Amino acid sequence: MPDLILALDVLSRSEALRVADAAAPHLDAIKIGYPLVLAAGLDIAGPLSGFGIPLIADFKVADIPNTNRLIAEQVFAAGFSAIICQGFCGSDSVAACVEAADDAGGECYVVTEMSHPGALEFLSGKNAELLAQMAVDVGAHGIIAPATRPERVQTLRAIIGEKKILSPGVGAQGGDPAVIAPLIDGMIVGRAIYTAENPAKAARAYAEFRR
Ligand code: NUP
Repeated sequence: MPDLILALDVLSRSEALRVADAAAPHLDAIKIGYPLVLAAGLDIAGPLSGFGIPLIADFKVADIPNTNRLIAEQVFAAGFSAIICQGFCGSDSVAACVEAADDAGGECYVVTEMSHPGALEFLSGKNAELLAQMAVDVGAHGIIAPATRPERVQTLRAIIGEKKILSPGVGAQGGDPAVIAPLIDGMIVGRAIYTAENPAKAARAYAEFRR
């Protein structure tokens, strides 16, 4: 059963620290991305690191290998433990993130199939399966796969074996934690925790699904 990862997509430093402080006792990691970093700066990684749980950078990095490497190096230098990159740019671009992660003692996760409805237009089905196989081939630490489609998570699991699956889409996007939890290694929850009247209580409820 999975770790609980908070997707902290709030828009100020004070709100980020308020929610993180409340939820931290129930969390295994905090994931931040463009919303918070653009609003509060990359420096927000400093105080968030103070909660003593790993930080995941969800920048869905999608560029040429050299640019991916430069981005990943900045992420790990800022104190993150893991980075999320897109797979569709190809194995060399993903390998650049994986190498930067390995050099920093961190992890790299590759997006395969996304959780929202529009994901089905281009990057689902066979393409997602090819992305998952590529993630394995380049030595990525795991993949991102949709909690909104448990049957797809099972298909992708058959490809990646024991590599980790981090899965967003529980709560606000309709994914059922009880169904997805046995299939994955990390359950990513955002709005269902950070917009809750009591984020600590919401986080505790999702933490019930942990191992
Ligand atoms: O396929 C993906 N779906 C998804 O929601 C890949 C992601 N990285 N995410 C992220 O997970 C999304 O950007 C957000 O940070 C989080 C889900 O948040 P929520 O829907 O639980 O609020």
